Amino acid sequence: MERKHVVVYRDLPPGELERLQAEHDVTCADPRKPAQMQAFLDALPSAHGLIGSSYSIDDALLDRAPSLEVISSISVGIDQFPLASLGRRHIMLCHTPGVLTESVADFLFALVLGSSRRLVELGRYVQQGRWKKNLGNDMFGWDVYGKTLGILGYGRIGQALARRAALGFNMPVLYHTRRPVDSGLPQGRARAATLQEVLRQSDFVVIVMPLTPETRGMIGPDEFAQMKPQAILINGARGPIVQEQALLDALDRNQIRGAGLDVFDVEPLPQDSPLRDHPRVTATPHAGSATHETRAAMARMAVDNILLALRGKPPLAAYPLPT
Ligand code: 8YV
Repeated sequence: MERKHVVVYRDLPPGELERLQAEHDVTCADPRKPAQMQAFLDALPSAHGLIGSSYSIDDALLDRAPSLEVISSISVGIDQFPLASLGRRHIMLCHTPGVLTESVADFLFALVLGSSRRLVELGRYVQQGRWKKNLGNDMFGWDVYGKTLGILGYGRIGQALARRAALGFNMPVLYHTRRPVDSGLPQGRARAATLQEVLRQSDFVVIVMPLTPETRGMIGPDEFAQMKPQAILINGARGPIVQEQALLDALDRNQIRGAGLDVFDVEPLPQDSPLRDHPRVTATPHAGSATHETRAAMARMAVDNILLALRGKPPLAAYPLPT
């Protein structure tokens, strides 16, 4: 079997790099690290495969890699790739759906709970030595059990979130999705709704839809104006779906109660972002899938994908590209 050249642009867990090296020549170079950018660029002209994540691949980069056959992303989201261009160039794109579903749903429900019950604030309250007497109502949170959960995007993660809410916390679930999708829950526990219904009726609005030209900037001033003043927005998808200045304005105008954000327009979140220490924002560092087990499973699946693709076999999860 012909040894090809694979460029690894994101650190892999132990054992996964060795699996690649057993079959191909491998260059490890992370372009997000300035000291490794040149090595990354130097490797592209002879690269047959790329594997990594969290780095935007554009046409200019593809022009530097004329032998590229496959890109294997260690992610379920594929917004960092020029899909039409990959299709035109007949470069396969693989990703890692499924293996992270439950971890991300766990984390997003933790954000629902943590935001509503003010978990981070209460922890900080104890750490700062401010707990001197019984908690006053200035530190009270709000109930989650039985409240209405609205989900924007109803793929694997949205459905896993709905299961947690409906079956674990007796929450009525509304979900908005592009295509008709069965709720996957017992009758009456969840129903498809318009975007307006989700915004107007939900106590929690959770975003788990992909970032596409249609969803970019989708949640802006008009959408916040429709939400309940006690509503909390949770974004576990991609930062650019939410207009961040509109969110800040909505918080300052008390149009909504708060936000739990795991993703941002710019990541890592800039030190001077007002979202970083806003009193009604629970901000986490894109940690939805960040468990030892899940990140290992994602890397294993991404390595399986690229090894299969370079053997000329169908990978576990190729993303359908426009032709
Ligand atoms: C990834 C994600 O872990 O899968 C995705 O689309 O956003 C995260 O789960 C992140 O891209 C880093 O690999």
